[in-house]
Amino acid sequence: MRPFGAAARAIPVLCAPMTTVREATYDFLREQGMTAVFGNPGSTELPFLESFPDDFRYVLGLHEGVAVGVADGYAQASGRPALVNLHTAPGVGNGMGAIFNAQSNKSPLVITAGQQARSLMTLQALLTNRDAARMPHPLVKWSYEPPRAEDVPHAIARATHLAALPPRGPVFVSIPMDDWRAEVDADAVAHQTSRRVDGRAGADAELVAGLARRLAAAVNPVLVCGPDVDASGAWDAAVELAERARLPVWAAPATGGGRIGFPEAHAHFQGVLPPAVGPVSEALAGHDLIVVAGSSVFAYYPNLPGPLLPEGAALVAITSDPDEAARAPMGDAIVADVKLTLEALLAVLEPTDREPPAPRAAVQPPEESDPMSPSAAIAALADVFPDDGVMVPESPATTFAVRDRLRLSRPGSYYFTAGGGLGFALPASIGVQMAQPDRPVVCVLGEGSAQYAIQGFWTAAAYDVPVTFLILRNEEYAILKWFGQIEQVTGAPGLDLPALEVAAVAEGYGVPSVQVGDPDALREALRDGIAADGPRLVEARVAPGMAF
Ligand SMILES: Cc1ncc(C[n+]2csc(CCOP(=O)(O)OP(=O)(O)O)c2C)c(N)n1
Repeated sequence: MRPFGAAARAIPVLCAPMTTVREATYDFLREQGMTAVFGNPGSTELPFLESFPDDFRYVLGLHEGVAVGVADGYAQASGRPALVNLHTAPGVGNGMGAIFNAQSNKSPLVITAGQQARSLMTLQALLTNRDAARMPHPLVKWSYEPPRAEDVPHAIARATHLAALPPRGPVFVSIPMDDWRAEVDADAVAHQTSRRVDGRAGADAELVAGLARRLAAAVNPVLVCGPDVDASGAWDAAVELAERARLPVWAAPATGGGRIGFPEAHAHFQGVLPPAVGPVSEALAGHDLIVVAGSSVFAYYPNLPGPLLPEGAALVAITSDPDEAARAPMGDAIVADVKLTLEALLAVLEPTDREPPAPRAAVQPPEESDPMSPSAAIAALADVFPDDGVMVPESPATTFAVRDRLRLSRPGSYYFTAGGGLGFALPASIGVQMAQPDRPVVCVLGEGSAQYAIQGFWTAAAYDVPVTFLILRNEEYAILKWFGQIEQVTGAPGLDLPALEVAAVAEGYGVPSVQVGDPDALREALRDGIAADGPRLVEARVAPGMAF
């Protein structure tokens, strides 16, 4: 009796075709289209980078926050996982703020880091990451150090599939430096690395029919669109739903998602929901059914209490993220792909005789002042912003004004840090531009925010990535002064930024820069910057305070 059948007789396998861990990994990455590597190398990563293949591209960030941030923008704007390569424990440590943002952005990053050679890890030789798999928790979906060198390609494949499955997010693999030259069975590794894993799941038809019935019965329903409408490709379905069911549409609070899920110049669009409990209820007052597509419910901040829902309102959220669905404090949730669910809903939705919503008020022109107000600066930007432009903002005092004055109306036009960590926009704008070379990318930065990933200017210059950076120089942390009023805090130190010369620093990194002081000069400089072949920086002097 042979319990394992004929296969048992084949052991040991003689003359199996062999390849190296390094070769197998590059084969896998090639097959996945992951031919860009974003990183900052050290000695422990060199065996991976050895004889770097011609069909791959290495994008160097001079700080790990930059490498992760560029990869985040690239992954989101390309819709595919992106590979990051960091230097053992200190490299991962430097990247943690950006990994936090990538997790909030649901950005599928496969983050790898080198590790000391296996034979030197137990005695803890220099650079040993003593608990590599634990280090990036809780910011990653999965974290792993393979038990054997031969398992590295399989682990990277597993990490990539996990990163790309909903909810998307960063994963981490630690790789001892002597693993790359180890030999592996080419046939076995090909099985592990050539698989397709697809994860788009539609909703239960009964749940969709139930939602259609609730929508038909509602007197005054409303739609709230969040970042996963854009990320899942549900943009057109959301527009059709709003038009067919005559729904007014709000954007989910800016704190809750880094992407825009509905055209903001559309006649049904009402604005961006405020990010606090009481004000959300006030904004949605009078609606009896609130349908939330592709957003958490809701990423509140600051803490302004009130009822979770307006009087008489019910809420149904559609999200592909089980955790988002489970943690919502009110309403029902359907856990499924947002695009597939909205399309299924459209297929069964009854026509309505509701009146279409009234359009929201036009935005007021800003008042003239010297120095120009931050609102005037954003209005000037709106005047010259191209129809196909992509906005990557991190100028906290002007976030509301950017949304209100630009009225972005195409998919994939807005990337913002959902996590709230500064240091996202500067590098992410570079990654977005690399993934979308045919669209002009504009990155608006407060001079304070620019500091958190300032080395990104070098990456923009070195790879000639034609992002236009607009620095709003107000010489303060304006948003924190505003928060001080909300929190009734007085006398806090460290909120002023005198004499911070961002244009000069950017020049030092190789980005040509100009300084402007009035809206006409700003419009002209922005036009020139957007038309240029390489990166350009415009620093605009603006008055302190918030812009609306
Ligand atoms: C990594 C990180 N550190 C600190 C903060 C806190 N923070 C939020 S906004 C802000 C000030 C930003 O200043 P600036 O870019 O000049 O913008 P302004 O408020 O003047 O528009 C700070 C320090 C943060 N969000 N993230």
